[in-house]
Amino acid sequence: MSELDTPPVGTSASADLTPEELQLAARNHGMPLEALRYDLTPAGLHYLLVHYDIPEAAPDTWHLEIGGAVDRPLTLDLHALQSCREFSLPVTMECAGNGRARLHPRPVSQPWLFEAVGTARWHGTRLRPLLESAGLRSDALEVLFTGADRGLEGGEEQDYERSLPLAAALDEDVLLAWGMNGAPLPPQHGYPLRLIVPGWYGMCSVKWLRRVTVLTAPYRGYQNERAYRYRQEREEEGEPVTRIAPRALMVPPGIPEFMTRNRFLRPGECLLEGRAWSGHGAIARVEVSDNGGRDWSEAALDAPVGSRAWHRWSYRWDARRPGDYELCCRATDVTGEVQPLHPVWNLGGYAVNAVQRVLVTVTAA
Ligand SMILES: Nc1nc2c(c(=O)[nH]1)N[C@H]1C(S)=C(S)[C@@H](COP(=O)(O)O)O[C@H]1N2
Ligand SMILES: [Mo]
Repeated sequence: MSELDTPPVGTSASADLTPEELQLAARNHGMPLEALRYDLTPAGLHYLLVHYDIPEAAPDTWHLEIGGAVDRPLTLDLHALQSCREFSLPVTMECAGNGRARLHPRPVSQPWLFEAVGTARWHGTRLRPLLESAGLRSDALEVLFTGADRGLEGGEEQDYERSLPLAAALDEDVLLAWGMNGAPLPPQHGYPLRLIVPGWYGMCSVKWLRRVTVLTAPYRGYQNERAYRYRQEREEEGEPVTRIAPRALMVPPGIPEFMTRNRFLRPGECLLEGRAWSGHGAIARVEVSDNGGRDWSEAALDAPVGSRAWHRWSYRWDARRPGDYELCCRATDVTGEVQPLHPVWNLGGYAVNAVQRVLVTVTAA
C-alpha cells in the first residue's frame, strides 16, 4: 500500500474539495491578489477567518476583564478603553493555514491557496500599559485571550481562546484594537474589540476579545495544545506555530481566463509587482523567476509600509517573446530564511510558504 492510500485522519488525498471545505471556503475569504497593490488592504478585501460564528456584540454592555495573576484585576468598558492613550499601527496579518490546499494529501480545513493575508492599520491602545497597571505578579508565565465566540472543534466545546508567552504579550506593538483603517472594526473582524499580535500568525489575534487572563502555568486548551502545532503524526506533541514565515506574492499580470485563472498578456515589457513580509523582521530580498524557479533575478524592494507590515516589490519583466511562462517570486527575510520551492508537508497544513507560481501565456501580439 502506498502512503497515499492511508492518509492520516483529517487529510484528503483527493484533488476534490469536500463539501465541508467548500462550506468553510464560502464563509471565509482570501484577499484577491490584485489587492496586493494597496499599501493598506481595504477592510472588505482583507482576508477573513472565523472558526465559529460572528458573535452578537452590544457595544454599550461590552466589558473587557483583565485578571488572573495580577494584583488589581480590571474591568473596562469601551469608553474606558477608548480614553486610554491611542496607538495605531499597520500590521500584516496572515493565517497560519495559508498555502494548506497545495499539500498532498491535503489537511481538511479552510482550503487556502495563497491569499489568506492582508495589511490594515489597526487603531486602539497598547496592551502592555494595561497589564502593567493591573500589576503582573512575578510568577506570571503566559497571557490567555478569550473571545466571545463559542463552538465545537475536535469534539471539544470551547470559547475561542489562545494563550501567548508573557514576553510576546508584552511586546510594545501588541494592541487592543477597536478600529481598522480609520473606521470602527467591522463585525467580522472583531467588533467591538480585538487583539493584534504583529509578526505572529493570525490565530493569536483574538477577535471579539472579552477577557485577558494572566496565567502562572502553561495553558493546555485546544487552540494551543491540539491545533496550531507542527506535527507529522497525530500522536506527536509537536512544536507550537508562532511567527509568520517569509512570503512574497505577486499581482498576477495580464488578464485571467475565467475558470482556470491562467493569465494572458500581450508581448512587451511588463511591470511585475507584489508584496513580501515575514514575522521575523524585515525582508532582505525578493527574487523573480519566469521559468518555474530555475533562474532567478533580483526585484526592487521598497521600504516596508510600517515596522510590522509588508514591503512592496517590483520587477521589470521582459515579456517580448510569445510563449508560456511560469512566474515565481520568493522572499528572504533578514534572518536569512528563504521560501522553499515546493510545499513542505505537516499534518495541520501550517506555514506552507512555498513560492507562488503563476502560469502566463504571452500571446502573439
Ligand atoms: N475570537 C476569534 N478570534 C480569532 C478567530 C476566531 O475564529 N475567533 N480566528 C483567528 C484566525 S485563525 C485568524 S487567521 C485571524 C483572522 O483575522 P481576520 O478575519 O480579521 O483577518 O483571526 C483570529 N482570531
Ligand atoms: Mo488562521
